[in-house]
Amino acid sequence: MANNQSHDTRTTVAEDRVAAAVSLSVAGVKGLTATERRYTYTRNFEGTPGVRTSEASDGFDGSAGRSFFSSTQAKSGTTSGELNLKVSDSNSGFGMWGGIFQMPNALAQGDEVFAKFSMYYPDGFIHDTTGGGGAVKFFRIYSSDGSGANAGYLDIYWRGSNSSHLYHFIKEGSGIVGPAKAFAPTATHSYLTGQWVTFNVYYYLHSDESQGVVRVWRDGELLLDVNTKTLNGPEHITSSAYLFTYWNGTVPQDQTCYTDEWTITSDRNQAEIDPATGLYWLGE
Ligand SMILES: [Ca+2]
Repeated sequence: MANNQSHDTRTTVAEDRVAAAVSLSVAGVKGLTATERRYTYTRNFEGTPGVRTSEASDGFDGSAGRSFFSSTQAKSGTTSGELNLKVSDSNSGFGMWGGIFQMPNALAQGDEVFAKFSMYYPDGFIHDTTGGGGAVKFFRIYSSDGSGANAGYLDIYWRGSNSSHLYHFIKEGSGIVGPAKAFAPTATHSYLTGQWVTFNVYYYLHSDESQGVVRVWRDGELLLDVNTKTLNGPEHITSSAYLFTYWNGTVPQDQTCYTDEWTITSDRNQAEIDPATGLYWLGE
């Protein structure tokens, strides 16, 4: 079970990392070794209020047309990223809603991904959607196959307050869905507004359903810890990370939320042990 953290998966699957490195080389993705692939990427959304975050160095890298630095809220420093959603974004919003972070290099089977970020939803913000499958794209990591073609995202969705759970993980294209990947039961959890909310996400990238790991914490509470596919093939790689970028279904109202303090790292040396679970994460 994924709870067993007595071993360091980074070093116990070296054969996978070698195979992955070979595949990367074949695919022309720099051919970095597992150690060379480690990076730490941070964005603190410090910038001039009103300026589009993708036009400065401390925000999104692209597809962030309606995402601006704002001093209305800040988790740290003096500004955050203000993310504006419009009713006209229904079944769309790409290029406007949220944005994309471009990782320094690709990651492969056997690599780890630690992400930590904070969100602020003002009181009255609505997470629910109608239509579009009833699920809103929240945090996603892009994966591609050895030839560079889209191989499906690692998706964390909002499921809606009328569902059995607030969130759901799915590896697109894996064929694996099901209740085990739903988390934060609505019987005991709700979407949090009027306060900063911090998410930690951990992926162990693997195409074997028994090897891949997905973990999600919210405000220090471990909400999901499962083994599942996080890649669809052993030669697949991940690259960019997305916050929103597309609203499935009908947008309920024009609304705004904020994001701040992003860290995405593939280097376990940057992680620490959660005292409550004994698992590696990036802290509260
Ligand atoms: Ca900030």
